[in-house]
Amino acid sequence: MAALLKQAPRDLERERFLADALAGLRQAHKTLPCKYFYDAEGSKLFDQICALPEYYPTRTELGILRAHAAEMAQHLGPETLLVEYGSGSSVKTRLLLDRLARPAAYVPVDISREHLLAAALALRLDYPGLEILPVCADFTAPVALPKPRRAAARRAVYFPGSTIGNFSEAGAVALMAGVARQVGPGGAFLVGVDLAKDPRVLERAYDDAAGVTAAFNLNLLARMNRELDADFDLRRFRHRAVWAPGASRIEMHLVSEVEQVVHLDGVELRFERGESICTEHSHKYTLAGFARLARRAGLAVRRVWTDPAERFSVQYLEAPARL
Ligand code: AVJ
Repeated sequence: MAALLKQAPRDLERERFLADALAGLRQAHKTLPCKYFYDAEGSKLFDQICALPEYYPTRTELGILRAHAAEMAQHLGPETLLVEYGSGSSVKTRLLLDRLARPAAYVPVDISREHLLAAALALRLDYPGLEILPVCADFTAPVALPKPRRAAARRAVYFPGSTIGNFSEAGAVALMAGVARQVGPGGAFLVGVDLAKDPRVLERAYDDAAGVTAAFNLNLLARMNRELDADFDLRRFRHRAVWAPGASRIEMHLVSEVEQVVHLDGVELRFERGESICTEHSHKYTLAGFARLARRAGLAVRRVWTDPAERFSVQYLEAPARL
């Protein structure tokens, strides 16, 4: 299995993490890329977040899939090569794979190697007839797709969970333009998109009473201590989630409770009391707003499924037949 995995050498990953962390923490407004939430510990905490009463996206998207997966599979069509941005560990993937007609192969793409390997192994047991070709890579960059044994009639990218919300609007357009190139003329994109709603509901979803999201956020500091020789004292930082109406997004921050100095791989970083590190943006869209964004990327929304309360949407888009 490991040989199948297109791996980036571990120390290359450490170098990349260190460079990204220093670049973000040296800015006037400190930031850290949210993709670094997902080490083994972070992925475990995220699984716990998905089960929280306040965090509605996962269960709402699952409800939409349970109700409409058959129709989604029809839109994706037979003999399709299904690429998933993410590890494929979720039940969502199975709901789709169960209804796809003779999929050519399934290609999960994820940066978290452990999570990806484990998910691919479990899927192999459940879908012995399906060729599963995991790729350990960062899907925000162009990904070279492995060649399946059986030729595919069509390519489709599946991007659940509203992770597209973590990208800036320009970033989402660039990602979708990349999808259009990846799937080619007539290819498809199936994406989960969380919808704008009451800010109180959103802030609770990103700052749950049990403190799991706070632990998920603080784990980013613990990960730098583990992997980048940093000396963050987690007790000196506080989790904060706030709705930014102007940008239609939730912003997650780690707020320094005191004036302090932290060392990262020998580099000294100063924090003022109350200064924060922004660790994640989670954009929330209207249906019309997302359709406009997709058009800028050259993709057309063909079908939208939502829950009755229109809290979340799963959207089916196509790349034009001739680019
Ligand atoms: C996995 C990126 C979709 O932004 O809602 C959950 C991650 N952050 N709680 C999201 C997350 C805080 C989640 N995504």
